Amino acid sequence: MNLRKVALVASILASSLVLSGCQAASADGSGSGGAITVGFSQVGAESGWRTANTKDIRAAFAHAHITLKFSDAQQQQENQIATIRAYIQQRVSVIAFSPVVESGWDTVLKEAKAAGIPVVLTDRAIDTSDPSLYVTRLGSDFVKEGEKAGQWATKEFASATSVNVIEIEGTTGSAPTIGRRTGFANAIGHDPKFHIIATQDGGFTRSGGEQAMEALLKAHPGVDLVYSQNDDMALGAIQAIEAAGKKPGTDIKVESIDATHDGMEALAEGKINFIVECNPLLGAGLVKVVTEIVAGKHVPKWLVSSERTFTREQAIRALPTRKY
Ligand code: GYE
Repeated sequence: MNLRKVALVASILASSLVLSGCQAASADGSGSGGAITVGFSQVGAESGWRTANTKDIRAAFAHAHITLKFSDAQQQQENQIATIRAYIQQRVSVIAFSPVVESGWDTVLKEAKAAGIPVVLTDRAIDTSDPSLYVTRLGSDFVKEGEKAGQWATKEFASATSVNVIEIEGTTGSAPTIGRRTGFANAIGHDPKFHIIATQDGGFTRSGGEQAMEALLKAHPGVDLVYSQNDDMALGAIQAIEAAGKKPGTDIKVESIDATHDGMEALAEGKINFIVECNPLLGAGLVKVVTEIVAGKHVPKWLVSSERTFTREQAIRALPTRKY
């Protein structure tokens, strides 16, 4: 090969490298040209809410014919960080994840940003000093949910002079745990007759709720109200209350958050007294927002789920047509 040919080959090679580099970081974020691929990291399979959420997200992407890479983090932040790094390596178009806990995401999200891969938060929020690390979040207002639970308690116990409350919390450090605790405290805070006599971690699971309630009932026999941060823990707590020879919903009032099918049935049976809805059906919204981001459209920073509350009568009426 003479020198001119070497130079020609070198310049062709260089330009093809530049081209493939451009493509990898193409403005539409679709990696290797065209088809959208979304990498999703789910929290785990801890609750009825989560099962409904996973099912809905998978179904929405299948329906839209968009490739979804799905990974279950089994409640471990380090698993989510490793998965996000793998999705960056694989150059997915968009990374979506529901963060197990609120803090500790900046490093990995900076890596995604440097690779030009947009990040969408589903369900749970993060605590970051740099909101540019994610494009948007689809999910609930957890503080508002806690406030609704607290408002119900103030009405339900309007004529009581003293109310002993047990709070069963979800995963420590997670956005719903922090928000629902804050919201509940906001709503009952001004009323000195409410005493949160114990707060215990039930990990958002049925067995966690049962164990927490079993231990708390032994230590605090005079409980008036259980505020459970999700339905599954409330269902576990109900079992513990019954095992202790008491009637949940009557001897001890119970309220929770989610409005899953099993929770709504317990509400209809009178074992739970009130439920604040938290909508897990985020699939269609996620598909829409991913498509918009890839098309370069502007999306709002928070797509807030609209949610309601349920009394026993409302649960009985709603149950036949509930989707989860
Ligand atoms: O309430 C609970 C689940 O993050 C809103 O996580 C979600 C919560 C939901 O385990 O049941």
